[in-house]
Amino acid sequence: MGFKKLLEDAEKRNRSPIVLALDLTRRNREDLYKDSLKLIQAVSRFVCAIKINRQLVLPLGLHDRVKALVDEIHGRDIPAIMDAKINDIGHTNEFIASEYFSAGFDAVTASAFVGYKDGLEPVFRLAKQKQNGVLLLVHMSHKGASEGYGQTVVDEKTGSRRRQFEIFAEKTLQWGADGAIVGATFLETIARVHSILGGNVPIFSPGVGVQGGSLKDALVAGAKYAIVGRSIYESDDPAGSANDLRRSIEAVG
Ligand code: NUP
Repeated sequence: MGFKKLLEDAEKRNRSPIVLALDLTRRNREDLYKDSLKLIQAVSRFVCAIKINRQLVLPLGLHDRVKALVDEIHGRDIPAIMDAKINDIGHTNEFIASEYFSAGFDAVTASAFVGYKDGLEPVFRLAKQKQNGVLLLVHMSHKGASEGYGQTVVDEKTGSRRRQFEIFAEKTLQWGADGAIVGATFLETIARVHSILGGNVPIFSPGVGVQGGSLKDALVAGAKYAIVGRSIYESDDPAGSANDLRRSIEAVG
């Protein structure tokens, strides 16, 4: 089953727009693996996807234990996203995407700054072949993100002044991306990107909780999914926290 359908089915079944960011850090690799496994088992029924980052891939290895975690995620009928932020020339990007997809990931994140031709084109080609997803960084969540994504640029053809993230939002439509990533810490940016996308590409919003963003506000501004890490896995009861977060927006309607 393709990424989009897997995600939408999980969202409906678990009644949750939350993507868990599984970013545990442990000194001991055995503990890191076991605790990651436990977290997947505890939280997966309250989320619609699980996102893995380099906090796990670097110490655990992609084709060994990270693949085992991806299999565990799939065993719960939810998609696994690799937050690869692919950001190199096409030849290297193709290799990176191919490795992540062969480890079972259903989607990867990528940086729009590298452009399409000989940049992200092979990533999109591979993803389409496998019905996998590509989520583009349109405006990141951290404070310094506005230095790049928020800068004003001049459109060479028309001479008009645009914000960089507006152009990246348009690229998600042109390139056929499966998601636009916009920080929950930039609510007006979410609203602006939502107006450009017109509901054709879902917005994934990281930065909820520890980074200062609000789940409810991000969804009201136009995000469809929220990426949440520390507010869930650093709590004493990660499953309870994920469930509470999910229920807090059910109450809002
Ligand atoms: O703009 C981004 N902001 C961000 O935090 C793009 C991301 N991919 N992320 C990721 O989302 C970040 O790397 C981490 O995995 C997760 C947020 O985690 P937390 O701040 O909820 O703990």
